Amino acid sequence: MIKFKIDGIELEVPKGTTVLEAARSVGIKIPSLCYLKDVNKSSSCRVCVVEVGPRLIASCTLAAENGMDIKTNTAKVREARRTVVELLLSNHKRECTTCVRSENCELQALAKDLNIRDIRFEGEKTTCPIDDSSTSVVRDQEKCVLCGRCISTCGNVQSVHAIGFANRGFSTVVAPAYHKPLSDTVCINCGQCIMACPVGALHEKENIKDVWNAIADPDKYVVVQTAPAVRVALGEEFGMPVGSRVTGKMVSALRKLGFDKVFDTDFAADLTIMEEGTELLKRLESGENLPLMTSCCPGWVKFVEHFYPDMLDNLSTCKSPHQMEGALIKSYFAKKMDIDPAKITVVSIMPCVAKKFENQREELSSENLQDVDIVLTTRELAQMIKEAGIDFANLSDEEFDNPLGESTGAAVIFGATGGVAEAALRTVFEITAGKELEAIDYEVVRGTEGIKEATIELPNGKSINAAIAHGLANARKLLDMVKSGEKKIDFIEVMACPGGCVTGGGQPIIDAKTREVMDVKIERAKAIYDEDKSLPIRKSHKNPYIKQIYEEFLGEPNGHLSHELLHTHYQK
Ligand code: HC1
Ligand code: SF4
Ligand code: SF4
Repeated sequence: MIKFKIDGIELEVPKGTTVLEAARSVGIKIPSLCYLKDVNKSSSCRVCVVEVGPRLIASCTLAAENGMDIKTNTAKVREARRTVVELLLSNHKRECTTCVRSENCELQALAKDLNIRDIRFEGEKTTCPIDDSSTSVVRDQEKCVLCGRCISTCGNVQSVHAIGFANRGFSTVVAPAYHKPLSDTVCINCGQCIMACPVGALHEKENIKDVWNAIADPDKYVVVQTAPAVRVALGEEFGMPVGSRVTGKMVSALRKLGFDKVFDTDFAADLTIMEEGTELLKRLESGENLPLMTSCCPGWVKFVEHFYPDMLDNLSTCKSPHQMEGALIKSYFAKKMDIDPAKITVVSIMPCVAKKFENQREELSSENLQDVDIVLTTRELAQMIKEAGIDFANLSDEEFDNPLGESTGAAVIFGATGGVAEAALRTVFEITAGKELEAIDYEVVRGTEGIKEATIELPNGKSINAAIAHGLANARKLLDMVKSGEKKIDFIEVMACPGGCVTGGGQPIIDAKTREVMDVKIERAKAIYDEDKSLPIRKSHKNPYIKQIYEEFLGEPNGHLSHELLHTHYQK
């Protein structure tokens, strides 16, 4: 143990503890900007300086040593921090009132805390065009503070390395290699860099106006669907605690916004289980293209396209649930309602920015109509609700419309890592057993461990080796073990975002301070499993509307019409 003093307080901490961590553990607040727990420790911004003898040292990378006498609140420290932040502000495009991160900006909060009223160093500014080439992520270098949080996330958490520091000195910027537009790189559109950015230098490509225009167009029939993970995060945008469940209020708000029908992507998640479960049983039978890999995360699909193209045939041919739902809205539902599918606009509310790439893929269309027309993030939906002046917190609960709005607990858990695997197991197990099963909580596939494995013994004597990864650095490790023969796996679930969609790139942004005291993916996942438990039906194949759609329209899982509407093939 290390014994030392901070502001006169005697401390004893394990070797390797930083001064910043030690100070925060006893309630001493040291401001910081580039530090992001478990992701970025680079002492690049120097906001967290403390006085150690005659020197000022960044505390986020300073390991505590025996006998140190640290001071965190002296005139010299306060002045140094103010100077650092003023210098950052002097080279910052200060559009605070119109910035997408207004009131949710860590630089703005720092300037306020440090009582900065004027900036002494106005001078030359970085000029750089906005990169809006990507379908999902917009980059504005004139707002970048060079903290490196996005670079560490893209490199260490996702193992994608699409962005890095370029140039030197005052010309330093964050950019893709050779300053290419982001759309021409290996970026997989997950938006985790947006979640890491403390300011407005990275944000989603906004599609709010497109939705308002569609709603206002009398010739359009506008149908909205919502992803599993949105309902456990949207409330945060209205001041509710992390992990609040707001399903009923969300439906009510969507009706008030003027959508003609409010459907649930969860219905199609149940359908995915029918289609993907059947596919799994067929592949296990034939032994072909194993392991079967889930295909509902477009960030993951693009990752396979870029980094493991030889494994593309392992991906399930199932479209992702919201794409299936879109395809059914423009076929089954349009026919039922006698509406011209060309007049229908399908809007998906997703916790995800990669879905803004996915819905534009030509593989995800039928008869020249895209399955889904517009994707909005949870944050964009919150913005629309605020714009419309809806008092979200006081809305009463409403139900989804039917037939494409009824779902089960199995569908809801898609939103957390391990959920797709668990939902599939609930159905595959029961179908193989040929009888009702009571124990359906597969705890072994839950939780936040980076790679989870489970062997499930099926009632027919066969077994399934399943593996689950979240965060693409973990997925890469898993795939490398499968390719080298070190692991023999039949079924792989991957979600690009750490924790799964609950912490997708389109969810409410959690600042660095909150990340230190709370694991948001755990809190939101708890809400997801509570929602599952609260529902009367918890197995996809028991959804009565799923039975109905097969009887009335699709025929059988993996049948001809299913293949036409619900399946696709990626071959980049
Ligand atoms: Fe997801 Fe999915 S769970 S991909 O994570 O399979 O976005 O929530 O909607 O489509 O259902 C996201 C979440 C979502 C799809 C489903
Ligand atoms: Fe990297 Fe994901 Fe950001 Fe692309 S969207 S730059 S892959 S973190
Ligand atoms: Fe999108 Fe979910 Fe994949 Fe993240 S894990 S990229 S939120 S689909």
